[in-house]
Amino acid sequence: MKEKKGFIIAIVALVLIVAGLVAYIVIDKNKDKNEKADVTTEATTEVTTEAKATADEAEEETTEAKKEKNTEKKFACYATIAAENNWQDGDKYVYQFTVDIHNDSDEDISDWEVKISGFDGGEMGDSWNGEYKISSGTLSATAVDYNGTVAAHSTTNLGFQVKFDSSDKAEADKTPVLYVSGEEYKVVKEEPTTQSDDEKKASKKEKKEPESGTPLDNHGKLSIKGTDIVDKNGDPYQLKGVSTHGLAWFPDYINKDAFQTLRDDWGANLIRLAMYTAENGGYCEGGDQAKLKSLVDDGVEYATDLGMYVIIDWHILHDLTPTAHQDEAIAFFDEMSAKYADYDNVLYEICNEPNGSTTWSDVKGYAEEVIPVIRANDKDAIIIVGTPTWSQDVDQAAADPITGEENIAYTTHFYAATHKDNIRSKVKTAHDKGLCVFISEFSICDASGNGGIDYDSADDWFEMINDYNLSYAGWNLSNKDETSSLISSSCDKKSGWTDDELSETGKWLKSQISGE
Ligand code: IDC
Repeated sequence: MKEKKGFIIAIVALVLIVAGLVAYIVIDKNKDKNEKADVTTEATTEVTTEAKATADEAEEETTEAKKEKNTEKKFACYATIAAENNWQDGDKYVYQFTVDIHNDSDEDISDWEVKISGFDGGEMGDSWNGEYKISSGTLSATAVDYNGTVAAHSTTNLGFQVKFDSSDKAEADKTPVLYVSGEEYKVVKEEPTTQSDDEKKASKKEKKEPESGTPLDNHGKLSIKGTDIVDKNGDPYQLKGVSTHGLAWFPDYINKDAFQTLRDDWGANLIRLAMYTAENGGYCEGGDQAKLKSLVDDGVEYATDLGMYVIIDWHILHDLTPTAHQDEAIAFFDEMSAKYADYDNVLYEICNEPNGSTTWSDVKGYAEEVIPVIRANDKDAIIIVGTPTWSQDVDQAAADPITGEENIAYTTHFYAATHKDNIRSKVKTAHDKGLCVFISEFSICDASGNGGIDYDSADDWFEMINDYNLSYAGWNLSNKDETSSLISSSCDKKSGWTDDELSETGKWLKSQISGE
């Protein structure tokens, strides 16, 4: 009994950790930089005015100004909070939290303060690594003598307990905001670059004939019929494959030999290219957009040359809601769908995992803006739409699906050690209502992407997946030292892995895909 209770607490804690109310803030690293950024913004405005005079000149200068702005954005710093555990103590409810201050910038930061709202009625309990106070429902944390400076590229961890009179009060949203020298660090928004029609025409790729005998040659352009993905002959088809890790972080796995190993040795017909939007180095918050797009292009080319299907994944996560970067998403998918309009093997995943307080209606509203942009270029490619709560609430999408559009699939993501019957029942609801559910990301460990493997839960999931003909991509193609990585952390090879060079998850996924 005690064990069971401990287990339940652990699961709840885990969900809360992953739910860890994350605020992602890209900063100008100090006041000085803030001023510099203001100047940059002004410069951009000035340039835009001048632009009216000479179009060519203006374009050059705008690019310069944007480059300058991008440089500013490289200084990234943010705080995250995780609810670790909670228990009752007499008539009080004690909640324990940890806060991480991540300094991904190239310079040390000091004189920091983290302010977190959502502590109405709370009273401080034990705490460590900081000075804390709660005033008008806002908790403020400042340094103690030894952690006043967060060194470049490092993280500082703080922790505390807060006592509440009722558990309801503890549930309020808690979003940490980081201040340095009294200044709040804010997201620096960048104007998306939109391609002109001429640019789109120039970058459009000509269709290539797939090599004979490849999945693409045999099955051609896919579409959605009811709950199924079907091939060019209208026969149900299942996409089975692998998701990359973040393209910015593990670019070396985007190579043709790697994809060929997955196709030939594993039997995979699908690669998902995960391009983070917000995390450090993400497309919308400091990432090198040209480099990221060229990795996407390479990935699409390798998959196409091998006759495999490929998902271009707009990997939202710490940005919580797809509307945070909606303009950038529209510009990006406009460009991609124009480029690959003639390809039969490209699928578009428009928002990996909406989370935080994002509702299905927020996601649907976003989808209704992005889908027509893709459709204007590519009238029938499959578009995969994420669902709230890290793409778990496919039942909500089923209750209010996107109408007037063909070839739309809806995402369920699961991590087998965390997500079980509760999420499968949502898939069943959606499936029963006729939705095409796509498992564009999953693993068999817990929701952190790490922890132990739950083979029984994985089997339960795969029973459903195969029963319902659901397509899937396993997270993730890297050798990072975490359970979900498919390659063993001791193996540096970027293709041609033997079974011994796969992680336990890798071995399991390979046998699942190959059926051996
Ligand atoms: C995780 C990676 C980890 C990385 C982290 C960044 O495994 O190496 O540091 O992202 O935030 C998801 C996300 C996926 C997560 C994965 C595991 O789509 O980006 O990857 N996960 O946490 N949803 C549920 C789990």
